[in-house]
Amino acid sequence: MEKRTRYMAVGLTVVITLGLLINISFAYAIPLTIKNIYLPLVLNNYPPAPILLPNGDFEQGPIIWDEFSTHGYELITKDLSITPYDGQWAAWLGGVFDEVSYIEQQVTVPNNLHYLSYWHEIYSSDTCGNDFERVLVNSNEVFTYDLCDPNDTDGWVQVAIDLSAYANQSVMIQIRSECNGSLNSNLFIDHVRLQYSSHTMSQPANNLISIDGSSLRMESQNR
Ligand SMILES: [Ca+2]
Ligand SMILES: [Ca+2]
Ligand SMILES: [Ca+2]
Repeated sequence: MEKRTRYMAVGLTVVITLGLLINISFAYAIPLTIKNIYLPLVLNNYPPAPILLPNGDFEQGPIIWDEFSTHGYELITKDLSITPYDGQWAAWLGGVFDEVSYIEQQVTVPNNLHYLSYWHEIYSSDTCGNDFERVLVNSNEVFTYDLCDPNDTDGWVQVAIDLSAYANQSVMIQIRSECNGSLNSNLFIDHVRLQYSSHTMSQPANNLISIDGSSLRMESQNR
């Protein structure tokens, strides 16, 4: 009986040891198998996907961005005279005389996504050289564009700005409009993101009527 018990004990030890060895060999085998797959190298051939800035599509409402308007307008709004690029919200800058409007937030610019991109829609009744769209990074101007009748977009047009000088840095990104005391300009902004390249697109006009932009905000908001 004692001998039999000893054999059983030995047998059990052998079974447990084998079981452990099999487990260990599986544990090592799985990472070894993954190491030998070249999938990551294949994926590296594709550019990294763009990333939306926090609330970059404004669909969370007037949060995350800091806003300033000379006349105290809520710039991130659903109360728009146009169709947003996406969702229901966009930022509406300008649209009234003697107005500076801006939205800004602190963002880290990834090394491989260092193009700031957004969609803008412009309706102006002014001549060029009076009202402006600007982008500031840490208070440095990195983009400027005339808000004027010849630059009316009649739809959403994408902008891309190279921020490689700020790659791997946390920076304050400000998008602003400056309107003088006559002949109105409106600047709409939506879908602000960081992307891999300078590639841009435009979207066909989503407003079938032509807008001259002379009193867009005043008509819409009754001011
Ligand atoms: Ca939107
Ligand atoms: Ca003007
Ligand atoms: Ca116009």
